[in-house]
Amino acid sequence: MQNINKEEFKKSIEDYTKVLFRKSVSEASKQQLFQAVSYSVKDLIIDQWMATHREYEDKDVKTVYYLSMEFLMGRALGNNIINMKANNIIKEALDELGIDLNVIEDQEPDPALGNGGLGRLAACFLDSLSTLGYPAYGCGIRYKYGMFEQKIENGFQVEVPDNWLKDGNPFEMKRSDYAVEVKFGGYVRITKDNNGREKFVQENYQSVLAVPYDLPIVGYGNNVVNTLRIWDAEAIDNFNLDSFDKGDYQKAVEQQNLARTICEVLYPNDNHYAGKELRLKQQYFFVSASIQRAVIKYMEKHEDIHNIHEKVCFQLNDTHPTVTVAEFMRILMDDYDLSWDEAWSITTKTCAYTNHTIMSEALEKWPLELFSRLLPRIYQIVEEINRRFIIEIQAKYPNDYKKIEKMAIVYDGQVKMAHLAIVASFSVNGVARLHTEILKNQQLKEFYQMMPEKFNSKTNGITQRRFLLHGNPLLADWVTTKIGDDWITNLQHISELKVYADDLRCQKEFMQIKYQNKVRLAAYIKEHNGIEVDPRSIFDIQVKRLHEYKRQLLNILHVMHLYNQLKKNPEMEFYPRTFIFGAKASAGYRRAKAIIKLINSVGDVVNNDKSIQNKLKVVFIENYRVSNAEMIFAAADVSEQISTASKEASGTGNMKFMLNGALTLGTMDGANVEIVEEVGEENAFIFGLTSDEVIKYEQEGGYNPKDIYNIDQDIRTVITQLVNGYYSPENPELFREIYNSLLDSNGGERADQYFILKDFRSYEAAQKRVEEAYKDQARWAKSAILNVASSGKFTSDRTIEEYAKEIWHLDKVKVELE
Ligand code: GLS
Repeated sequence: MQNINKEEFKKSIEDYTKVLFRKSVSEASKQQLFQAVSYSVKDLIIDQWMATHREYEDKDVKTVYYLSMEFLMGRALGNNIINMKANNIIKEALDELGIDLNVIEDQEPDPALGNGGLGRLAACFLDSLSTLGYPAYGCGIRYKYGMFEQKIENGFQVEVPDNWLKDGNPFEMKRSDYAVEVKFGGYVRITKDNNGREKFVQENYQSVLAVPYDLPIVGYGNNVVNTLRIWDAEAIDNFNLDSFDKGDYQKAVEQQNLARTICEVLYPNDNHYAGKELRLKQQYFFVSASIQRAVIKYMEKHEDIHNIHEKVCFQLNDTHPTVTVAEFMRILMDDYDLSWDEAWSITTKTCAYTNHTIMSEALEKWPLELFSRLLPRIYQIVEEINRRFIIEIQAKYPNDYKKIEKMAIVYDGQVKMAHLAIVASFSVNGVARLHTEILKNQQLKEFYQMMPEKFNSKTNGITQRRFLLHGNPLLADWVTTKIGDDWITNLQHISELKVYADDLRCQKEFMQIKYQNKVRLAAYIKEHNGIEVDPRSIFDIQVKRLHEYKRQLLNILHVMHLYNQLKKNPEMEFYPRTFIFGAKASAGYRRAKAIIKLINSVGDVVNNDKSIQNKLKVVFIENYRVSNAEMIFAAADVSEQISTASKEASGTGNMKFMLNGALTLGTMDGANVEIVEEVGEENAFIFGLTSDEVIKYEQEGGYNPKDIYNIDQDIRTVITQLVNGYYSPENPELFREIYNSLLDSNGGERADQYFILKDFRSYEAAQKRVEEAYKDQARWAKSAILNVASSGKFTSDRTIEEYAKEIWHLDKVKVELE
């Protein structure tokens, strides 16, 4: 660890406010102080960053390139300070300058270059890679507009552009010297070289300049700083006046426009494929730039490209970067003159693919017409990969045309990206045990049968440095006073807390910390929603992207049911409960947006009904994102993880809640299965259909929700309230679509396709168990402490160790500062 000199650090802040803003510290605005502090912290990082890369060069280490369309990083300043173990000294320095670190941290916009779990996982992985000392690059896109900012107006979601770069980004570094050209469109001319070999030349293309910006990823207390490299597009500088006369004006303008649009905005879809041409451009843009640069870097140290797979691994974060496969083949063959067989052998030793979902609407299938027009050379290569793969299928399964239909990469006029990724990768992994089993036995059955050796499972994880150490300082300190601070870099140690679970004093201390965190969240809710919530009530929280399969609708229908019961019987025994939601819906997802409106409408009625004496509150937290998530997890009693079994590949919010001592109320889905396995079923509330049952119903064409609707009067009442104006007197039709989706099939869509009515009573029973359990504070505290103590498995450090050992085969480095 480098020593930080407090006086020098203070001087640095003063210098930066002067140089950047011509102001003294006392004159500078909070935003300007944030900038000055960040630049000063960056200065501290730089030596470690350089030392890390010197070490990588000297040792000629193997490096993983984590290719991802999304990195949901959250704020950098606080995290960097924590990972440099500089929290105390920097706080002290700022105090002496009259600056409050918390206020300064709040000035930083959340870099939201991701949608949800998939993008946040990538960010946790980077944190773990640096902390464990593994050589890695994150490769992505520098979107000008990240995930939109969500405003709630009259209960409806409104999307506002997130101009996160408007004040600049103090931690990034533009690396113009590493810019590369990326080509789109045109056609491929085949010529012959001097040896009579075919050469493929892309002509009449449009191109952009890909320019990298590097962000430091600071490891915890180990001097290791890896790099997140995000690419921006600039116009190739050929806008010269001569070309106007030559009729190239049109092309020059088009190239300018292409450069302007490619990195403009993150598509706000989670678990959903929209098939937009610009999205494919984004994919090829950052993949081509990243792979070109990785190859150039390798060739700076090596004479020959044939062994590149010994030093480089490309991890594909879902199918989004799958064009990697063909781009790498293109570079090996067209730029380095390798034969097909040589190139294929290298590619299939270099690429590895992670599948993150079984939702069929997420499958990327590009129309041939679009794919071949935009990426003509890449398309040729994909066709050839497909041709050869089909020969393999036929050899293995003679005359079995069903196999070809199910497995071909190019079929029905589409390029199937998952198939391409599987065929060209040496590793295919799911993100939780159950998810991987479903892939092997259902979704990707044919591939598993043909190439079982590729398949493996890597249960997701989260970084405890952000989600406990930074997000919940009270609990983090408590844990450290009990068991020391080894948990920060080795979360297995947290199991040492188990001996305190039965200790009455510890239980009280724990509940007191939870209470203070609830007070903090209550204040936030008061400020942002104007709603009073009682920190002594049960904080029952569901925060995640809004998607029908995640079943926020089940949660709110149950709230409606509770309200009906309270109205009928105001004196009934009822432990006060605050239901808290946070969720962004994709801008084009109408039904998801209607569910947000429903939650807010129910909140308006329930929160303002004096007759129920504040026993029930419903809060929708606007603009759920990484920064407020940290505070929300810290304050949770109940963690709602209620997806339809089989649909949530893993979930990672479930792990963040557990680490912060919330009890899971959930289905046997995704990583919930493993959470319950670690903590014990008696310390969670499990309900609902199993994944096997769901899959069986689906294979039989669904079930009939009307059977429930007809027989169960409470459910019928709730459902009817969706359309009788009870929650939307101004427009009783507002929730008609939700109502219909629960009761009627529609085209290809089954009635109640996510089994909400089917699971309703079982969910209600689990909720009753929650209430009973909470009344016994000692029992609850014990369970909560056991949840924290059993969360060791769910650190992303464990996940990354598994990837590094079993897939990437990386060696750890040690970085000493001179
Ligand atoms: C997701 C899954 O839906 C989550 O269950 C999973 O935890 C996450 C990371 O593996 O990936 N897939 C996806 O498309 N978005 C996700 O959040």
